[in-house]
Amino acid sequence: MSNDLAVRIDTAAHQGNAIPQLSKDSDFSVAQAYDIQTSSIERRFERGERFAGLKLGFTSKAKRVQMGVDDLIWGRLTDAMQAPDGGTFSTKNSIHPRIEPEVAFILKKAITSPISLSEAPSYIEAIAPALEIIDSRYQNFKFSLADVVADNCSSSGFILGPYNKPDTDIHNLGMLLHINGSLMHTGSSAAILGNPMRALPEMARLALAYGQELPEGCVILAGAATPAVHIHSGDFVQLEMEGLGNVSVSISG
Ligand code: OOG
Ligand code: MG
Repeated sequence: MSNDLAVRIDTAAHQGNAIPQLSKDSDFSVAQAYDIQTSSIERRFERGERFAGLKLGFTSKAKRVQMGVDDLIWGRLTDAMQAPDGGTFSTKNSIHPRIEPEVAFILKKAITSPISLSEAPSYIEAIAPALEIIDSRYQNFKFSLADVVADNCSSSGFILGPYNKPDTDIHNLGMLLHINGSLMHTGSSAAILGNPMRALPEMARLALAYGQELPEGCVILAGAATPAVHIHSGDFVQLEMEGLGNVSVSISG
């Protein structure tokens, strides 16, 4: 079952076609949804994409309320999803893309066993302001918890801003998300688990329990601090994060 569902969700992502929720005609648990996600990511690796990192989802109340889902989730990032800071993200294979402000960590060394919050900085090479582009493969961007996990947590793109030192205090940084010069959302990094640094122990706990490695160089997205915003071809998106700097991307068709 899991492979058939993995083919369906991967094909939807690859071709940019919305599909009905997998849970509409198949019964699978959240644990089985992670197996579907794993199989679908393996198909990306077979097409030549490479592992780039991991992401957490629903770490802020704003996101849980926006999507009606109430548990932490995690997914995988590949090199093909990354666009350079100040560069262009193409929506050629997107369905209904949205963008959200995040904090990213780059690992200095692999995390191989669960870590505490106070140990987290010693694993970090850099902390960057980041933008994540999410694009549910499901019609109307609607899903159950198991559906969104199977869909690799809507992962579609990410952009990393300037690298900051691992000892930067990030627990309560103001942020402004602008699209075409209009302010879309204001937020604080404190919306992410009370302190985005908590994303590291949480990510390690969840990924390692599943058998997913967190290698040196791995990017970890802590989750969005505000609701996500729809993006369209021609948009210019800029995130200003207090203390960490700015990150931007242009959206093309
Ligand atoms: C799922 C992905 C959630 C976040 O930062 O909370 C996420 C979705 O909202 O479609 O990436
Ligand atoms: Mg996100």
